[in-house]
Amino acid sequence: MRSIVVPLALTFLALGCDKKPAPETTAPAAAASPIGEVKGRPIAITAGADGFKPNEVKITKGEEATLVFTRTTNDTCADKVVFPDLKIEKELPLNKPVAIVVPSGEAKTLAFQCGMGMYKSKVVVQ
Ligand SMILES: [Cu+2]
Repeated sequence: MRSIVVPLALTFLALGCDKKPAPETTAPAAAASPIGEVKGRPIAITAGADGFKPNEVKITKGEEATLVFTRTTNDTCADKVVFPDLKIEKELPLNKPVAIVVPSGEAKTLAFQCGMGMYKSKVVVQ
């Protein structure tokens, strides 16, 4: 009996694999669930051909907010985002959102940039 059941199960598994949806790259970037935890208000930031957009983000002091970075191009060096003040450095896989919670306990300006510091942007906590 077992010798029949096992091949059948394997056949079903194989068929299941064939029915996988199209690769994730064809789906809208916003639909993908981010790497990392989103707390409070999500703020989408694109790392595209012109660097980070928007270039400046404002959040209210004490507000819980999370920057959600999505790199949309392979044509720039912005394959990671660095927050020098926070000592945070995160890889940005293509079209895969990456969440970074912003500490908003005190009013300050937090710079962020690509790995080489060519593209610079900031979060203003006020
Ligand atoms: Cu760069």
